[in-house]
Amino acid sequence: MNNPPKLGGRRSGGDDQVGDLIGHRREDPSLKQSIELKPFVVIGGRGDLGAGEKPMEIEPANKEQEETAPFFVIGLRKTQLKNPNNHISINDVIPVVDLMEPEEAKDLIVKACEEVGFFKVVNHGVPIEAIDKLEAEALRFFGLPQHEKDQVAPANPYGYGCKKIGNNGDVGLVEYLLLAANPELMVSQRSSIAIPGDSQLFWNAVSENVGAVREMACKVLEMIAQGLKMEEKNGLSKLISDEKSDSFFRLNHYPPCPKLDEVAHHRVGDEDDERKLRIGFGEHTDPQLISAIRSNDTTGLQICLRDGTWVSVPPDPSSFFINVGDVLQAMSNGRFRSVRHRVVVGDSWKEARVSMIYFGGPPLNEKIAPLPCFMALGEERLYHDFTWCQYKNSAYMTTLGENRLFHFQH
Ligand SMILES: O=C(O)CCC(=O)C(=O)O
Repeated sequence: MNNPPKLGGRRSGGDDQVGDLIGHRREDPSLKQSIELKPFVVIGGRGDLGAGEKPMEIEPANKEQEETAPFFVIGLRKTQLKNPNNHISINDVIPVVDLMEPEEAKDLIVKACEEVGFFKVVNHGVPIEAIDKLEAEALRFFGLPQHEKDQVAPANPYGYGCKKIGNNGDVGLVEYLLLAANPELMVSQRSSIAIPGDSQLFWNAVSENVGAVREMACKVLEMIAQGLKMEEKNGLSKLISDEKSDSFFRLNHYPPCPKLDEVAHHRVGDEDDERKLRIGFGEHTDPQLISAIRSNDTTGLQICLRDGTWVSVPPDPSSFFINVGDVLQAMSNGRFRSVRHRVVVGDSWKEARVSMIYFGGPPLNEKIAPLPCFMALGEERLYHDFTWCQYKNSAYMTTLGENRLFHFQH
C-alpha cells in the first residue's frame, strides 16, 4: 500500500477512497441505539459495486483518526473488521425478519419500518418452485428478439417497456413488464397483453406468484398492525386484499452492459457520472403501502439511509425484501419511512439481474389519512387527506426521483 490510509468520508473516485455505501454518519441517534458503529479507514478497494468488485479493505480507525472520521461502519463487530477476504458485509444494517417467529417479527418489523423503511423477510411461505417457474418464464420472455417484445402492449400503464420509465423523461438500463395484480384486472390483462409463445404457462406462473406474495405482504401488514396494537389485525392488510386493491406486479430485466465495462475501467470521469451511466432504475420511493422485491443472485439494488448514505443490498434469491411505500409513510404520519432506492447496473455482472416486485396498493377511492395509533396527543399532521387516486394523478405528472408526497404536505 503506497498511499497513506484515508479517513472515512464520501467517495470521490479512485480505488483507495472510502465507499459511501457502507458508511454512516455519527449523528444518527436512532441507529446508534440499535447498531454497533465503528470508525474506519479505507486502505484499498471499493465497496459499492457488488459482486465482482475489488473487495474493499478497511482498518479500524486509530484514536487520532477517530476524532475526524466522518463515517462509521455499520453493524461491524471488531471480529468482523477484517475477515479472511477483507470483505465487508453490510447485512447487519438490513433487518432480517423471520415470519415463522411472529412474536419477535412484529416488533422487529415496526422498528425496521421506522428506522430504515426496508427489511429482508425469510421463511416467507412463497413456494420456491413458483418463484423459479416465473423467473424461467421471465427469462424466456426477455430473451425474445426485440421486435417480438415490441409487439406486446406498451406499458401504458400495463405492458412491456424498454429503457423508458413513465412518461416524464426517466430512462434506465432496464426492460420490464408491468402488470396489474388485482384479481379482476389479472384476468382481463391475459387478453390485452399478448405474451408470445405459451402464454398460459407465463400467466399461470404470474398468478401463482402474485397470490402467494400478496398473502405474505398481508401477513407482514398484519404483523405491523399487531406490533402497533391496532384494534383490527387486518386494519392495513385489508387495503391490499380488497378485490379493488390497485396493486401492481413488475418483472424487471437488467442486462449486463459490456460497453459500460469499458467506461468503468477507464474511469476518466467523476464517480457520479459513472454511476449515472449505469443507472438501471433511478432513485425513487415506491408509491403504495409496501412492496416485496425478489431478485436472482445479481447485485444492483441500493437503498438510501436516513442520512443520505447509499448502501448496496446483497442479493438473496431465497428471500424477499420489503420496502415501505409513500402511502404507509402518510398513514403513519411520517413515523414509517418510505425508503428511497435505485438499481445500479454492475460493471462486472456475470448475468442479468432479474427482479420481480409486488406493489401492494389500496383501492383507488381509499382515503389516505394518519391512523389514530400513530398520532400522539396534539401531534401535528404532516399531510392533508388524499385519495389514492389523487396521489396517482399527481404522481403521474412527476419524475421518478421527486418527493411525490410533497404536494400533500401541510
Ligand atoms: O429491480 C429492482 O430490484 C428494484 C426495481 C424497482 O425499484 C422498481 O421496479 O420500482
